[in-house]
Amino acid sequence: MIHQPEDNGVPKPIRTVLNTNEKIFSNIFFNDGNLAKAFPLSNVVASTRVNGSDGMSDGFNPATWKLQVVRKAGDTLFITLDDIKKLPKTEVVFDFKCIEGWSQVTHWGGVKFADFINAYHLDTQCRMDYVGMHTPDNGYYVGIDTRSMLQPQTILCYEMNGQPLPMNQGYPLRLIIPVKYGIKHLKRIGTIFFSNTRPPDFWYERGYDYYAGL
Ligand SMILES: Nc1nc2c(c(=O)[nH]1)N[C@H]1C(S)=C(S)[C@@H](COP(=O)(O)O)O[C@H]1N2
Ligand SMILES: [Mo]
Repeated sequence: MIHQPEDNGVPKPIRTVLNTNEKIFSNIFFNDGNLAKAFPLSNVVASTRVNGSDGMSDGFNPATWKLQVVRKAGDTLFITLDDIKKLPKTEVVFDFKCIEGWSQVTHWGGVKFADFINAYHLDTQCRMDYVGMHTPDNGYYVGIDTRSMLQPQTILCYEMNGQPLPMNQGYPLRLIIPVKYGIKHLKRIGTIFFSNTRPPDFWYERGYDYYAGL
């Protein structure tokens, strides 16, 4: 066997690091590994449970709601539900798991977060390590690693069972992120922002795991 200490003139240990960097980078944008198990529609429960209403205070006016996306300090996009619905729709059927111990197969529709990022040219922002989200009243909030946000089953969701999202399940827009426990699936998204440090997280502050992966 021929011993090859070099690869294209690059000493092997350095080449290994370069290859690793490239792999990490491409995984961020073309991350199709680590999928949550998909289910057929026939497995979907008849009645989707409603759990948790923090941050969903009375007085919310869906008619004037717009999704706020903070590109950087002082630079916020305001996006209507109609505009979000113009983007390609993705449906996911998966086993929704709550840390309280229940789970159920449920059916959701919306735009892939990765597609949304491409449509609104937010790829620079997605080089940051975390995505933060909070409700319009800031009463519920999550921080999620960007890699999981770009996973192809993660959607900004506006439909449940092929119908508009019910109010108590997050109308007009919620997060569905099948690789995480229910605590991360924020209902009624007000604002999305990007950060290299961990955004505040409601249940992390109450003792749960920040990553909350399955
Ligand atoms: N705004 C908001 N989103 C939330 C919660 C909440 O209390 N407020 N609870 C979370 C928890 S613990 C779970 S299990 C899921 C439940 O979603 P569902 O009500 O559609 O079943 O929503 C998550 N998103
Ligand atoms: Mo939950």
